[in-house]
Amino acid sequence: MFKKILIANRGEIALRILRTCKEMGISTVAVYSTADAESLHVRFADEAVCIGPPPSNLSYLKISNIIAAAEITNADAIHPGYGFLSENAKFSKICEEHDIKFIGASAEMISKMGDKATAKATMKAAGVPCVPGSEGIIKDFPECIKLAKEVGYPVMLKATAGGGGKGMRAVWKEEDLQDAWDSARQESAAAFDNNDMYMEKLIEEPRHIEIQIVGDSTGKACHLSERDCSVQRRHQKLTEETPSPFMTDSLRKKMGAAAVKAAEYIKYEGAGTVEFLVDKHRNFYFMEMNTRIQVEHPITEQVIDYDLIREQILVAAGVPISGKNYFPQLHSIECRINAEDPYNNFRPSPGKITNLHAPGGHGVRIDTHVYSGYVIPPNYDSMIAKLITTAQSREEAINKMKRALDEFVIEGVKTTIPFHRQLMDHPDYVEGNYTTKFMEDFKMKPLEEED
Ligand code: MV4
Repeated sequence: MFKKILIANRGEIALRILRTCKEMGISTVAVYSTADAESLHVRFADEAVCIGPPPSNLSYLKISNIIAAAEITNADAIHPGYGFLSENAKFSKICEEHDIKFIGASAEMISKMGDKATAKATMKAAGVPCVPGSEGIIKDFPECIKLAKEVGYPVMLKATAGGGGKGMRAVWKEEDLQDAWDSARQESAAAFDNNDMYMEKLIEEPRHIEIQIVGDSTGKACHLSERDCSVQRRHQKLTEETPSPFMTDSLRKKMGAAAVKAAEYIKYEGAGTVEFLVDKHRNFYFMEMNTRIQVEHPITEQVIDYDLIREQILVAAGVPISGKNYFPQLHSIECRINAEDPYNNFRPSPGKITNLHAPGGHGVRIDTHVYSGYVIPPNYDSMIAKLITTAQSREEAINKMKRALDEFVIEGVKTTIPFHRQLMDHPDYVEGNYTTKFMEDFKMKPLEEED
């Protein structure tokens, strides 16, 4: 078992990983930028190394500084968390070359799943349902026109190096294809230095339902059921829940089996997430595979009483998994609390938290690194806390979330708490009747109207 793990991340996920390491008796090394010198993960770690100034590319993304920190503290493993270097194949490779265990996927696996057209071709070969479309990359525009005719409009153009919606265009008729092709390739080249595109039949008003999987070094995999992540704004998840209100027992078994088949086919090691698009007829299609722990992992932990970070560490240390699949015993909802103003187009609101009172009580979990007096730096993403409620039923979990949101006091900065509070009263949300289109029509009630 590892003696010392360096946590190559910040904020709530750094604290989350620290907690499990401590419970496992593993020593911890925090890395931090000068903007995070007062952050809790620095204070709670056994050792802490400053790796640079606030800009991410000079600190949390600076591979040489993170490897140097691991060398000087003699860490035998690195946990990358999510974001930053968690799906950086080069970093995974460099860790391996320095004989430091990367608690995540191999460089080959990251590259394979990171290239969306390759990932899809792999899943198709594994027998996992995929959206009908091009066989891999589209050679040129003439082929694009031909393919769109074969697939039939509407189609979705996607960047193979993309993900999270970048370099993606929905095209409803042929006359719009050229502009979509040009602008998608331009956006992808700018963002990823790669403009290769592939095409799919457009799935209208889909739900985003993902399956958590864990694979071990013996090639065995299991699934831990689903998370519904359909409530998103500009491809940023706002809230997630398990079980999905759209799920049925038979669909869960089919999607779980497909995710396990995918993981075992590619011999996936560690925690991973297979993302699916689900249409209104409950057909499901492979979308992407993420080779990292995800922000929303706590709701899965809550409904099956499981520690996913612990599982990642055990698998990385070569411990085989039990192999049993898990099904939700409770209902859990996560609301991402961001330092953003929902009354002003969710614009970021960094600054000093002058007063904070966190909710508590049975079935309330808060994963956060912030505290009264904490200064939210402007350099990183705006998420400051995850509020998770768990109960026997969806209705009770929603009621608990309402009560917890009403208790949650954060002063000095704007937050998305008012958005989540209104969401919990929205008839379509309460009915579980929402797709990835939900936020397109959502409007905040003005302040004075709020009861
Ligand atoms: C799609 C789709 C409809 N049809 N693919 C969004 C980002 C990336 N995960 C893929 N995405 C989509 N791919 C086909 N063939 C609709 C989306 C989509 C979406 C998917 C999940 C969650 C939110 C979304 C918001 C807009 C579009």
